Amino acid sequence: MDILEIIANDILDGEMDEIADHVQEALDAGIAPKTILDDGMLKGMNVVGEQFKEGELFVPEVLMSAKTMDEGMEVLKPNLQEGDVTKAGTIVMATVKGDLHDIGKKLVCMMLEGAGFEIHDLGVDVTPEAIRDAVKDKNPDIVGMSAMLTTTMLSMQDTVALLKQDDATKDTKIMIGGAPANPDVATEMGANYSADASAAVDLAVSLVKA
Ligand code: B12
Repeated sequence: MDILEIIANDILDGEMDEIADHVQEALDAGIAPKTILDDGMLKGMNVVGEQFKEGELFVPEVLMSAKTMDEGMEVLKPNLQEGDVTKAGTIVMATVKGDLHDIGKKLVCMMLEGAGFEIHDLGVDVTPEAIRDAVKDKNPDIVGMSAMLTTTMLSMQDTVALLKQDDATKDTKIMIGGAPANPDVATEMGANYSADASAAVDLAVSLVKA
């Protein structure tokens, strides 16, 4: 097995204690950092995404893969040149006001990052005003919002309404997710919906292209 395949497998298997050494080994062998990223780490992450979609991998495994990706990136990042990473787009992401659930949102962020998006994660319990201000500040392609409680769907609605009121933010594409969300609610709000993290990547890619 070559070193790139080993790195891809590290991501898939969540080998967070091994990957740093393997990435270093690849760098020492003279492999270009971008090749290590594309043909090693991201290749592994794509398989993680597919297997998660198929129900072959579950949340804890995906979180281990995410942590492994972070460990590998620590070694790789200083070696990557500007322009090595093609940015798929920029996304501001938040769990809305009143809601502290963030496991699903983190998973979505991780998969989007793996697909090349630059993510500004505002955290949990984020007010509509703070989300609007961040959208003004970062001028993202998309704003993503997560809610897990029936009650916090209302904060989501308030946030969408606030974004639509402001000339600077009214045209920013919005995607929402979380247990109480569904396609009908999203359409009613003027937003887009996806059910899970891998579908969120497909949705984000299509929104950026639209
Ligand atoms: C873990 C958990 C907690 C943890 C959260 C820890 C954390 N850091 O996130 C803790 C213990 C803190 C918690 C607290 C509470 N919880 Co809770 N919690 C859960 C639980 C068990 C799992 C949620 C989860 O992480 N799922 C795994 C992730 C991977 O899935 P996911 O979140 O759905 O995310 C996926 C998709 O929804 C989608 N997605 C998510 N966000 C986004 C965003 C975008 C943009 C897109 C595109 C997609 C997307 O992609 C994700 C990945 O595939 C659920 C039950 C359940 N089975 O859902 C209850 C649940 C959500 N909680 C519930 C409740 C009631 C509460 C509390 C009110 C309990 C209490 N009385 O204190 C508090 C509320 C705290 C608050 N203010 O937010 C209820 C909500 C009921 C309702 N209809 O309102 C649930 C449904 C449990 C139940 N059956 O009663 N909870």
